[in-house]
Amino acid sequence: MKIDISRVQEHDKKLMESHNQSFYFLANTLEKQGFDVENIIKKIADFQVAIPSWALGAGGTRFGRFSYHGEPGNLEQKIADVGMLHALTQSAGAISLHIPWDVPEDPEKIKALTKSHGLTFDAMNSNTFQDQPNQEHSYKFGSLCSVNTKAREQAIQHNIDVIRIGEKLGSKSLTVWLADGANFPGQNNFQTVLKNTQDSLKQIYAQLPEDWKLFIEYKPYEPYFYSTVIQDWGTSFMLANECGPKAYTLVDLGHHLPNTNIEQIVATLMMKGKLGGFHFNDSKYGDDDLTVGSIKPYSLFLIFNELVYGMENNPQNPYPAWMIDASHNTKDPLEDLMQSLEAILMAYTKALLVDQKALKSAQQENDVVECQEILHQAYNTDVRLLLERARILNGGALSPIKAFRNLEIRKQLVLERGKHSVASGL
Ligand code: AOS
Ligand code: ZN
Ligand code: ZN
Repeated sequence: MKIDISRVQEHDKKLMESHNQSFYFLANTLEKQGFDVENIIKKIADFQVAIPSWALGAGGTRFGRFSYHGEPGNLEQKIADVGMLHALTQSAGAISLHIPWDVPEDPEKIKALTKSHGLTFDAMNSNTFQDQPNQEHSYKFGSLCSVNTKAREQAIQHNIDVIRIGEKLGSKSLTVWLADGANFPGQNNFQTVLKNTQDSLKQIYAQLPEDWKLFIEYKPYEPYFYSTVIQDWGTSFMLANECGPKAYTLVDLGHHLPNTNIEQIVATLMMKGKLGGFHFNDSKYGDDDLTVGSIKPYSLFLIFNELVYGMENNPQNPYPAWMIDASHNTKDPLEDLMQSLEAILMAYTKALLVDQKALKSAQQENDVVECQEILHQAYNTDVRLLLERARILNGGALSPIKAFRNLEIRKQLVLERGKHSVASGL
Protein backbone atom coordinates (compact mmCIF):
# COMPACT_ATOMS: atom_id res chain seq x y z
CA MET A 1 0.00 0.00 0.00
CA LYS A 2 1.14 3.54 -0.74
CA ILE A 3 0.02 6.43 1.40
CA ASP A 4 -2.12 9.13 -0.21
CA ILE A 5 -0.18 12.22 0.85
CA SER A 6 -3.09 14.55 -0.01
CA ARG A 7 -5.08 12.86 2.80
CA VAL A 8 -2.21 13.60 5.16
CA GLN A 9 -2.09 17.22 4.08
CA GLU A 10 -5.85 17.48 4.52
CA HIS A 11 -5.45 16.00 8.00
CA ASP A 12 -2.71 18.52 8.84
CA LYS A 13 -4.78 21.58 7.90
CA LYS A 14 -6.32 21.63 11.40
CA LEU A 15 -2.88 21.65 13.02
CA MET A 16 -1.23 24.25 10.81
CA GLU A 17 -2.43 27.44 12.46
CA SER A 18 -1.09 26.55 15.87
CA HIS A 19 2.14 25.25 14.29
CA ASN A 20 2.68 28.51 12.38
CA GLN A 21 2.17 30.71 15.45
CA SER A 22 4.55 28.72 17.64
CA PHE A 23 7.10 28.18 14.88
CA TYR A 24 7.55 31.87 14.10
CA PHE A 25 8.00 32.62 17.80
CA LEU A 26 10.73 29.97 18.14
CA ALA A 27 12.41 30.94 14.85
CA ASN A 28 12.53 34.56 16.01
CA THR A 29 14.03 33.64 19.37
CA LEU A 30 16.71 31.49 17.75
CA GLU A 31 17.54 34.13 15.12
CA LYS A 32 18.01 36.66 17.94
CA GLN A 33 20.46 34.22 19.52
CA GLY A 34 22.41 34.25 16.25
CA PHE A 35 21.26 30.98 14.67
CA ASP A 36 20.53 30.61 10.96
CA VAL A 37 17.16 28.87 11.30
CA GLU A 38 16.72 28.24 7.59
CA ASN A 39 20.05 26.46 7.43
CA ILE A 40 19.22 24.35 10.51
CA ILE A 41 15.90 23.32 8.96
CA LYS A 42 17.70 22.35 5.77
CA LYS A 43 20.11 20.19 7.75
CA ILE A 44 17.21 18.47 9.53
CA ALA A 45 15.44 17.89 6.22
CA ASP A 46 18.60 16.37 4.70
CA PHE A 47 19.22 13.96 7.58
CA GLN A 48 18.13 10.47 6.50
CA VAL A 49 18.14 7.32 8.59
CA ALA A 50 17.95 3.81 7.15
CA ILE A 51 15.33 1.37 8.40
CA PRO A 52 16.36 -2.28 8.71
CA SER A 53 14.01 -4.76 7.11
CA TRP A 54 13.92 -6.81 10.35
CA ALA A 55 12.46 -3.96 12.43
CA LEU A 56 9.11 -3.87 10.64
CA GLY A 57 7.55 -6.88 12.31
CA ALA A 58 7.13 -7.84 15.92
CA GLY A 59 10.35 -8.73 17.68
CA GLY A 60 10.49 -11.29 20.40
CA THR A 61 12.47 -12.66 23.27
CA ARG A 62 13.51 -16.22 24.00
CA PHE A 63 10.33 -16.43 26.08
CA GLY A 64 7.89 -15.58 23.36
CA ARG A 65 6.81 -13.42 20.49
CA PHE A 66 3.58 -11.48 20.32
CA SER A 67 2.63 -10.80 16.76
CA TYR A 68 1.63 -7.38 15.51
CA HIS A 69 -1.20 -7.66 13.07
CA GLY A 70 -0.69 -6.72 9.43
CA GLU A 71 3.07 -7.33 9.50
CA PRO A 72 4.82 -7.22 6.12
CA GLY A 73 4.95 -10.81 4.89
CA ASN A 74 7.46 -10.34 2.07
CA LEU A 75 10.17 -8.00 0.83
CA GLU A 76 7.77 -5.92 -1.28
CA GLN A 77 5.62 -5.23 1.78
CA LYS A 78 8.66 -4.37 3.89
CA ILE A 79 9.68 -1.83 1.26
CA ALA A 80 6.11 -0.47 1.27
CA ASP A 81 6.28 -0.03 5.05
CA VAL A 82 9.53 1.92 4.84
CA GLY A 83 8.06 3.92 1.95
CA MET A 84 5.14 4.86 4.17
CA LEU A 85 7.44 5.80 7.05
CA HIS A 86 9.41 7.98 4.67
CA ALA A 87 6.30 9.58 3.18
CA LEU A 88 5.12 10.59 6.66
CA THR A 89 8.45 11.51 8.26
CA GLN A 90 10.59 12.43 5.24
CA SER A 91 13.56 11.13 7.21
CA ALA A 92 13.61 7.37 6.51
CA GLY A 93 14.95 7.49 2.97
CA ALA A 94 16.73 4.13 2.89
CA ILE A 95 16.20 0.46 3.68
CA SER A 96 18.83 -1.94 4.97
CA LEU A 97 18.38 -5.54 3.85
CA HIS A 98 19.34 -8.73 5.55
CA ILE A 99 20.39 -11.86 3.71
CA PRO A 100 18.95 -14.52 3.73
CA TRP A 101 15.78 -13.03 5.24
CA ASP A 102 15.29 -10.68 2.25
CA VAL A 103 16.76 -12.36 -0.82
CA PRO A 104 15.26 -10.49 -3.80
CA GLU A 105 13.95 -12.89 -6.44
CA ASP A 106 14.05 -10.21 -9.11
CA PRO A 107 16.61 -7.54 -8.09
CA GLU A 108 15.69 -5.19 -10.96
CA LYS A 109 12.03 -5.22 -9.94
CA ILE A 110 12.88 -4.69 -6.27
CA LYS A 111 15.21 -1.85 -7.19
CA ALA A 112 12.48 -0.15 -9.22
CA LEU A 113 9.91 -0.64 -6.46
CA THR A 114 12.27 0.86 -3.89
CA LYS A 115 12.92 3.83 -6.14
CA SER A 116 9.21 4.38 -6.64
CA HIS A 117 8.92 4.87 -2.86
CA GLY A 118 11.75 7.43 -2.95
CA LEU A 119 14.11 5.05 -1.14
CA THR A 120 17.69 3.87 -1.64
CA PHE A 121 19.50 0.78 -0.33
CA ASP A 122 21.64 1.25 2.71
CA ALA A 123 24.15 -1.36 3.96
CA MET A 124 23.59 -5.05 3.27
CA ASN A 125 23.66 -7.28 6.36
CA SER A 126 25.06 -10.79 6.29
CA ASN A 127 23.96 -13.55 8.64
CA THR A 128 26.33 -16.17 9.94
CA PHE A 129 24.69 -16.27 13.35
CA GLN A 130 22.05 -18.84 12.36
CA ASP A 131 22.20 -22.09 10.45
CA GLN A 132 19.96 -22.09 7.39
CA PRO A 133 18.04 -25.16 6.18
CA ASN A 134 20.30 -27.45 4.13
CA GLN A 135 23.43 -25.58 5.19
CA GLU A 136 26.44 -27.87 4.96
CA HIS A 137 28.58 -26.66 7.86
CA SER A 138 27.15 -25.43 11.16
CA TYR A 139 27.97 -22.10 12.82
CA LYS A 140 27.24 -23.51 16.26
CA PHE A 141 30.86 -22.96 17.27
CA GLY A 142 31.58 -19.89 15.20
CA SER A 143 31.62 -18.64 11.62
CA LEU A 144 34.38 -16.28 10.47
CA CYS A 145 36.37 -17.29 13.56
CA SER A 146 35.75 -21.01 13.26
CA VAL A 147 38.50 -23.57 13.79
CA ASN A 148 36.66 -25.63 11.17
CA THR A 149 38.11 -24.43 7.85
CA LYS A 150 35.05 -25.56 5.89
CA ALA A 151 32.64 -23.58 8.11
CA ARG A 152 34.91 -20.54 7.83
CA GLU A 153 35.06 -20.77 4.04
CA GLN A 154 31.30 -21.12 3.88
CA ALA A 155 30.85 -17.99 6.04
CA ILE A 156 33.29 -16.02 3.88
CA GLN A 157 31.47 -17.11 0.75
CA HIS A 158 28.13 -16.07 2.27
CA ASN A 159 29.45 -12.54 2.83
CA ILE A 160 30.73 -12.43 -0.76
CA ASP A 161 27.30 -13.59 -1.99
CA VAL A 162 25.70 -10.78 0.03
CA ILE A 163 28.00 -8.24 -1.63
CA ARG A 164 27.00 -9.56 -5.06
CA ILE A 165 23.28 -9.24 -4.25
CA GLY A 166 23.90 -5.74 -2.90
CA GLU A 167 25.69 -4.75 -6.10
CA LYS A 168 22.61 -5.66 -8.13
CA LEU A 169 20.48 -3.43 -5.90
CA GLY A 170 22.82 -0.46 -5.79
CA SER A 171 23.87 -0.80 -2.14
CA LYS A 172 27.34 0.51 -1.31
CA SER A 173 28.27 -1.25 1.91
CA LEU A 174 28.33 -4.49 3.85
CA THR A 175 27.80 -4.67 7.60
CA VAL A 176 29.31 -7.65 9.36
CA TRP A 177 27.98 -8.41 12.80
CA LEU A 178 29.44 -11.60 14.21
CA ALA A 179 27.84 -13.59 16.98
CA ASP A 180 31.09 -15.57 17.23
CA GLY A 181 32.27 -16.15 20.76
CA ALA A 182 32.32 -18.66 23.58
CA ASN A 183 30.19 -19.55 26.56
CA PHE A 184 32.94 -21.04 28.68
CA PRO A 185 36.55 -20.31 29.59
CA GLY A 186 38.94 -22.52 27.69
CA GLN A 187 36.43 -23.13 24.88
CA ASN A 188 38.28 -20.88 22.43
CA ASN A 189 41.89 -19.90 22.07
CA PHE A 190 41.50 -16.09 22.01
CA GLN A 191 44.41 -15.57 19.63
CA THR A 192 43.34 -18.31 17.21
CA VAL A 193 39.76 -17.06 16.84
CA LEU A 194 40.88 -13.45 16.47
CA LYS A 195 43.43 -14.40 13.84
CA ASN A 196 40.88 -16.52 11.96
CA THR A 197 38.41 -13.63 12.03
CA GLN A 198 41.03 -11.21 10.77
CA ASP A 199 41.98 -13.53 7.89
CA SER A 200 38.31 -14.09 6.99
CA LEU A 201 37.51 -10.36 7.02
CA LYS A 202 40.51 -9.68 4.79
CA GLN A 203 39.22 -12.21 2.26
CA ILE A 204 35.79 -10.57 2.29
CA TYR A 205 37.38 -7.12 2.02
CA ALA A 206 39.33 -8.27 -1.05
CA GLN A 207 36.00 -8.87 -2.80
CA LEU A 208 34.54 -5.41 -2.07
CA PRO A 209 33.82 -3.27 -5.14
CA GLU A 210 35.94 -0.12 -5.38
CA ASP A 211 33.18 2.22 -4.15
CA TRP A 212 31.98 0.00 -1.28
CA LYS A 213 32.64 0.15 2.45
CA LEU A 214 32.90 -2.64 5.01
CA PHE A 215 31.39 -1.91 8.45
CA ILE A 216 32.59 -4.05 11.34
CA GLU A 217 30.17 -4.10 14.28
CA TYR A 218 31.29 -4.96 17.82
CA LYS A 219 29.38 -6.20 20.84
CA PRO A 220 30.60 -7.22 24.30
CA TYR A 221 28.31 -10.19 24.89
CA GLU A 222 25.27 -12.05 23.54
CA PRO A 223 24.53 -14.53 22.16
CA TYR A 224 27.58 -15.92 23.97
CA PHE A 225 28.20 -14.94 27.55
CA TYR A 226 31.85 -15.58 28.32
CA SER A 227 33.60 -13.96 25.36
CA THR A 228 32.84 -12.38 21.99
CA VAL A 229 35.52 -12.29 19.31
CA ILE A 230 34.83 -8.68 18.25
CA GLN A 231 33.93 -7.47 21.69
CA ASP A 232 34.70 -3.74 21.63
CA TRP A 233 35.47 -0.73 19.45
CA GLY A 234 39.20 -1.27 19.85
CA THR A 235 39.01 -4.75 18.36
CA SER A 236 36.79 -3.53 15.52
CA PHE A 237 39.10 -0.57 14.87
CA MET A 238 42.14 -2.85 14.78
CA LEU A 239 40.42 -5.23 12.35
CA ALA A 240 39.29 -2.36 10.14
CA ASN A 241 42.84 -1.03 10.02
CA GLU A 242 44.13 -4.49 9.12
CA CYS A 243 41.62 -4.74 6.28
CA GLY A 244 42.32 -1.35 4.72
CA PRO A 245 40.91 2.13 3.98
CA LYS A 246 37.43 0.95 2.94
CA ALA A 247 36.85 -0.82 6.28
CA TYR A 248 35.32 1.04 9.22
CA THR A 249 34.01 0.52 12.72
CA LEU A 250 30.26 0.50 13.26
CA VAL A 251 28.91 1.76 16.58
CA ASP A 252 25.63 0.26 17.78
CA LEU A 253 24.39 2.18 20.84
CA GLY A 254 23.24 -1.03 22.57
CA HIS A 255 26.59 -2.76 22.23
CA HIS A 256 28.33 -1.38 25.29
CA LEU A 257 28.59 -2.38 28.89
CA PRO A 258 26.55 -0.12 31.23
CA ASN A 259 27.82 3.44 31.62
CA THR A 260 30.35 3.24 28.79
CA ASN A 261 31.18 6.72 27.53
CA ILE A 262 29.95 6.23 23.96
CA GLU A 263 30.42 9.87 22.98
CA GLN A 264 34.12 9.55 23.71
CA ILE A 265 34.34 6.45 21.50
CA VAL A 266 32.60 8.40 18.72
CA ALA A 267 35.07 11.28 19.06
CA THR A 268 38.10 8.97 18.96
CA LEU A 269 36.88 7.05 15.91
CA MET A 270 36.02 10.21 13.99
CA MET A 271 39.38 11.75 14.76
CA LYS A 272 40.95 8.62 13.27
CA GLY A 273 38.57 8.71 10.27
CA LYS A 274 37.17 5.27 11.07
CA LEU A 275 33.55 5.76 12.15
CA GLY A 276 31.66 4.29 9.22
CA GLY A 277 28.25 3.23 10.47
CA PHE A 278 25.89 3.86 13.31
CA HIS A 279 23.01 1.80 14.76
CA PHE A 280 20.51 3.72 16.90
CA ASN A 281 18.44 2.24 19.72
CA ASP A 282 18.19 2.71 23.48
CA SER A 283 18.66 0.49 26.49
CA LYS A 284 18.68 0.25 30.23
CA TYR A 285 20.68 -2.95 30.62
CA GLY A 286 22.28 -4.24 27.45
CA ASP A 287 21.37 -4.69 23.80
CA ASP A 288 17.72 -3.99 24.65
CA ASP A 289 16.94 -2.50 21.23
CA LEU A 290 14.34 -0.11 22.67
CA THR A 291 12.96 3.04 21.05
CA VAL A 292 15.73 5.60 20.50
CA GLY A 293 15.71 8.31 23.17
CA SER A 294 13.20 6.49 25.40
CA ILE A 295 15.65 5.91 28.27
CA LYS A 296 18.73 8.14 27.91
CA PRO A 297 17.93 11.15 25.71
CA TYR A 298 20.69 13.29 27.25
CA SER A 299 23.32 10.67 26.42
CA LEU A 300 22.01 10.63 22.86
CA PHE A 301 22.42 14.40 22.71
CA LEU A 302 26.02 14.17 23.98
CA ILE A 303 26.74 11.51 21.35
CA PHE A 304 25.25 13.77 18.66
CA ASN A 305 27.31 16.65 19.95
CA GLU A 306 30.42 14.62 19.09
CA LEU A 307 28.94 13.45 15.78
CA VAL A 308 28.19 17.02 14.73
CA TYR A 309 31.64 18.16 15.86
CA GLY A 310 33.19 15.29 13.89
CA MET A 311 31.13 15.98 10.78
CA GLU A 312 32.24 19.61 10.89
CA ASN A 313 35.88 19.11 11.86
CA ASN A 314 37.00 15.69 10.63
CA PRO A 315 37.11 15.59 6.84
CA GLN A 316 39.13 12.38 7.22
CA ASN A 317 35.94 10.64 8.38
CA PRO A 318 33.30 9.77 5.76
CA TYR A 319 29.70 10.80 6.32
CA PRO A 320 28.42 8.00 8.59
CA ALA A 321 25.69 5.57 7.51
CA TRP A 322 22.81 6.00 9.97
CA MET A 323 20.44 3.15 10.78
CA ILE A 324 17.89 2.31 13.46
CA ASP A 325 18.54 -1.14 14.91
CA ALA A 326 15.61 -1.90 17.15
CA SER A 327 13.19 -4.62 18.05
CA HIS A 328 9.51 -4.09 18.78
CA ASN A 329 7.95 -6.37 21.32
CA THR A 330 5.12 -4.25 22.66
CA LYS A 331 4.58 -1.28 20.32
CA ASP A 332 3.36 -1.05 16.75
CA PRO A 333 6.73 -1.20 14.91
CA LEU A 334 5.81 1.66 12.58
CA GLU A 335 4.80 3.96 15.44
CA ASP A 336 7.91 2.96 17.37
CA LEU A 337 10.11 3.77 14.36
CA MET A 338 8.42 7.18 14.06
CA GLN A 339 9.24 7.85 17.71
CA SER A 340 12.84 6.76 17.12
CA LEU A 341 13.21 9.00 14.08
CA GLU A 342 11.85 11.93 16.07
CA ALA A 343 14.28 11.27 18.92
CA ILE A 344 17.26 11.02 16.54
CA LEU A 345 16.36 14.28 14.80
CA MET A 346 15.73 16.02 18.11
CA ALA A 347 19.17 15.04 19.43
CA TYR A 348 20.78 16.05 16.13
CA THR A 349 19.03 19.43 16.08
CA LYS A 350 19.93 20.18 19.69
CA ALA A 351 23.55 19.33 18.88
CA LEU A 352 23.37 21.81 15.99
CA LEU A 353 22.33 24.44 18.57
CA VAL A 354 25.47 23.99 20.67
CA ASP A 355 27.43 27.23 20.47
CA GLN A 356 30.71 25.57 19.45
CA LYS A 357 32.70 28.81 19.52
CA ALA A 358 31.57 29.70 23.03
CA LEU A 359 32.17 26.11 24.17
CA LYS A 360 35.70 26.16 22.82
CA SER A 361 36.56 29.37 24.62
CA ALA A 362 34.94 28.19 27.88
CA GLN A 363 37.04 25.00 27.59
CA GLN A 364 40.10 27.12 26.94
CA GLU A 365 39.37 29.11 30.13
CA ASN A 366 38.62 25.90 32.07
CA ASP A 367 35.26 27.44 32.92
CA VAL A 368 33.56 24.17 33.79
CA VAL A 369 30.28 25.77 34.80
CA GLU A 370 29.99 27.69 31.54
CA CYS A 371 30.75 24.54 29.53
CA GLN A 372 27.80 22.81 31.15
CA GLU A 373 25.59 25.89 30.72
CA ILE A 374 26.29 25.90 26.99
CA LEU A 375 25.39 22.23 26.57
CA HIS A 376 22.25 22.58 28.69
CA GLN A 377 21.13 25.70 26.85
CA ALA A 378 21.09 23.67 23.62
CA TYR A 379 19.69 20.51 25.17
CA ASN A 380 16.82 22.30 26.87
CA THR A 381 15.59 24.02 23.71
CA ASP A 382 12.35 22.48 22.52
CA VAL A 383 13.18 21.81 18.88
CA ARG A 384 10.09 19.83 17.88
CA LEU A 385 8.69 22.75 15.90
CA LEU A 386 11.83 22.83 13.75
CA LEU A 387 11.34 19.14 12.99
CA GLU A 388 7.71 19.76 12.07
CA ARG A 389 8.75 22.56 9.78
CA ALA A 390 11.37 20.44 8.01
CA ARG A 391 8.83 17.66 7.51
CA ILE A 392 6.16 19.94 6.08
CA LEU A 393 8.61 21.62 3.72
CA ASN A 394 9.68 18.20 2.43
CA GLY A 395 6.05 17.16 1.88
CA GLY A 396 5.63 14.93 4.94
CA ALA A 397 3.21 14.96 7.86
CA LEU A 398 3.21 17.60 10.55
CA SER A 399 2.69 14.87 13.14
CA PRO A 400 3.41 11.42 11.64
CA ILE A 401 1.95 9.44 14.55
CA LYS A 402 -1.28 11.48 14.61
CA ALA A 403 -1.67 11.04 10.85
CA PHE A 404 -0.90 7.30 11.08
CA ARG A 405 -3.52 6.86 13.79
CA ASN A 406 -6.23 9.19 12.49
CA LEU A 407 -5.98 7.83 8.95
CA GLU A 408 -6.21 4.29 10.43
CA ILE A 409 -3.25 3.03 8.44
CA ARG A 410 -2.62 -0.06 10.54
CA LYS A 411 -6.26 -1.07 10.07
CA GLN A 412 -5.81 -0.85 6.30
CA LEU A 413 -2.62 -2.90 6.48
CA VAL A 414 -4.43 -5.62 8.42
CA LEU A 415 -7.21 -5.63 5.82
CA GLU A 416 -4.68 -5.88 3.01
CA ARG A 417 -2.25 -8.40 4.56
CA GLY A 418 -4.40 -10.28 7.01
CA LYS A 419 -4.21 -10.45 10.76
CA HIS A 420 -1.64 -13.20 11.00
CA SER A 421 0.99 -12.24 8.43
CA VAL A 422 4.43 -12.58 9.95
CA ALA A 423 7.60 -10.70 9.00
CA SER A 424 10.87 -12.62 8.68
CA GLY A 425 13.59 -11.41 10.99
CA LEU A 426 14.57 -11.38 14.62
C1 AOS B 1 23.04 -7.58 16.79
O1 AOS B 1 22.96 -7.48 18.02
C2 AOS B 1 23.37 -6.45 15.95
O2 AOS B 1 22.88 -5.28 16.52
C3 AOS B 1 23.05 -6.47 14.46
O3 AOS B 1 23.37 -5.21 13.94
C4 AOS B 1 21.64 -6.69 14.01
O4 AOS B 1 20.69 -6.52 14.97
C5 AOS B 1 21.56 -8.00 13.33
O5 AOS B 1 22.59 -8.08 12.36
C6 AOS B 1 20.26 -8.28 12.64
O6 AOS B 1 20.52 -9.06 11.63
ZN1 ZN C 1 23.30 -3.44 15.32
ZN1 ZN D 1 22.41 -5.37 18.58
